[in-house]
Amino acid sequence: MSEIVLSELSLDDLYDLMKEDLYDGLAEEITAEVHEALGRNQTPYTVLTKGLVAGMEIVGVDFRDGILFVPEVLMAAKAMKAGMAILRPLLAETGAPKIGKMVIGTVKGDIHDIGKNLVVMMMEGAGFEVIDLGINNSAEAYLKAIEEHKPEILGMSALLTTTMPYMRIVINALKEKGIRDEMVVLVGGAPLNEAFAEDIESDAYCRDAAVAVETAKKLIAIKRGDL
Ligand code: B1M
Repeated sequence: MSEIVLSELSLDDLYDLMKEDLYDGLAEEITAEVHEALGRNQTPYTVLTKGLVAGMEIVGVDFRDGILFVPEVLMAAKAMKAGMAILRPLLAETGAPKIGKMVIGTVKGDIHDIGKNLVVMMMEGAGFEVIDLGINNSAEAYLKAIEEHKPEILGMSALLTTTMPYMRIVINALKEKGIRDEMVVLVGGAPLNEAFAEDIESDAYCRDAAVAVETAKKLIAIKRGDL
């Protein structure tokens, strides 16, 4: 088979190849393709959404349908992270004054972090200082970080229907400490929806990373009395 020359591909073909290679967990190829797309003046956000996120969506469908299994999905996640590592510094604004502070983490029992990492990247890119607690966070871990960093926003991510109820436990822990109203609580993750976010008494459900940024900006402005 003849070698693919990236520079000879149309943009559409380049994005299709990115989706295929992400599906196949080919981190090196993804790295080269992300560089190629950026070299063609594609914005980091476009590369992220049209290449990496679109590829992971296909992985998600085939994982659900039993076509892909955990090892393959892990490889895809590794390839996704390789692409995100290139985009992260490009999405992060340099030198701009920080517009707010956020503590974010995936909840206890849950090790999915790709979506949360995207939120971190986009929030940093929008000028927020973000303290990322990583995965599998207990209520105590959130409380400790809140005490230490005094954020205006708490973000929680959950990708499993079995771990999303843990968000309520964290919010109840904030209430018990009497600090719930000191911050905006944003939640996100594929199995959540607005009704759930309201039910657990968070401030908002964020469908994706871009919505998380918009919502954070808006709710912080309201809290500060600017809106
Ligand atoms: Co998991 N997994 N997984 N998995 N996995 C899902 C979530 C699943 C829906 C797959 C499926 O069946 N279709 C399913 C859950 C079913 C359910 O709960 N009803 C599932 C399962 C079952 C499991 C295991 C139990 C499988 C097993 O072991 N048998 C296991 C659980 C492990 C655990 O957590 N304890 C497991 C393991 C894994 C891997 C380790 C292999 C890997 C994770 C690698 C990693 O994250 N480092 C993995 C992956 C990759 C997935 C899928 C395929 C993709 C998730 C992803 O990265 N999406 C996923 C299928 C799917 O979601 N369609 C699946 C891309 C990402 C950009 O989107 O995470 O939704 P998302 O994030 C978005 C928004 O949701 C939002 O913004 C993000 C960016 O736009 N958002 C936030 C997310 N968090 C936010 C926080 C915010 C705001 C917005 O705060 C303010």
